[in-house]
Amino acid sequence: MKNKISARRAVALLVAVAGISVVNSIPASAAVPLKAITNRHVGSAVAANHLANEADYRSVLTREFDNVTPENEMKWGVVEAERGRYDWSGADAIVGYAQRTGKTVRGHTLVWHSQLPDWVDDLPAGELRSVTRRHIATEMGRYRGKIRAWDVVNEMFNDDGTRRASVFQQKLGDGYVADAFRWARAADPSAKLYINDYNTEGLNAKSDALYNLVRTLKRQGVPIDGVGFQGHLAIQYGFPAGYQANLARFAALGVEVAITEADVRIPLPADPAKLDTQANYFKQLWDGCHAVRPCVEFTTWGFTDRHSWVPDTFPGEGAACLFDTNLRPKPAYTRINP
Ligand code: 9MR
Repeated sequence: MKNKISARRAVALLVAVAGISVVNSIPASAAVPLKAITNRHVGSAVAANHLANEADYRSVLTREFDNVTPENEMKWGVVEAERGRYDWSGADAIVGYAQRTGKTVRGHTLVWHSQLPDWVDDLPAGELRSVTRRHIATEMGRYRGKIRAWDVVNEMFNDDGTRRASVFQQKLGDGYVADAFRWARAADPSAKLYINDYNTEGLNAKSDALYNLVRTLKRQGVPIDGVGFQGHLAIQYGFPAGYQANLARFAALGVEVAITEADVRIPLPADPAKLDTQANYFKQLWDGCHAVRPCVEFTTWGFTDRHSWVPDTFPGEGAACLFDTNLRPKPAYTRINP
């Protein structure tokens, strides 16, 4: 967790108090950035091309957040689309930006069934194992010491709590998870190693399965440090039941927890009532993380409705972020940072 809360918060409060009478037309975000009101890492997924090409995007990101997660740039399908030919350009750019601006990086992601190059899918079991090990060693090795936390294994469960029949599961068997964490620890001993998933925010069959797995891994001495809850919510499905209790039960296993990909999508068009519900969801996510001590990070999956995965994946839905397309703070932002 960050250690700067008292000084920063004191400054932020002074600015806020002193500024009320003279600058009340300036949005709250300009007066007190999100990163100044919390002792958690507060982050966003970012895309290297927007970072390079959009000065306003870059400036809001730099001002508001102190952690970045490459949205796609570290995925296997991007860094090694063709076997043995690496493209680190996007990942290097984001890590470089983070270093220049004093932000931490969440590495995303090493072992995932999606955005996998075809050549990996087609490997026989024995080779898949050695290639996966090399992939972890190569990517983590490149950024050794520069990544605060890595999503080592991503989205390994189905919603009913069974294991997803990924190529890793099918060809390597249950042990691939423990292997991946052991290889990851060896590749960068300074990084916190996470398992990450969605629809695990509340108490349900999927989070039960994740909980049982993490408990088992801890008992076996597998080097796992944290559990990431993605936090992809939608206002029409209700807020995840038992969210805070769920975070707390994982914390009791002795791992860090983190909100890693928060967004709250809305059936379009957005209106004030929907934006209010969205604000409530974001606020609950935020408060739950702050109520559980080892919740060390609150990261959103993008920060502006200008760039979000949601409309492409869920046609007719969107407006899922804290800032609108013009980078103005939305009600969800001001609910968290009034
Ligand atoms: O936001 C990402 C989008 O640009 C990609 O096309 C997509 C490919 O699967 O992945 C999106 O990010 C996902 C993340 O890596 C893992 N959790 C779910 C995210 C949203 O789909």
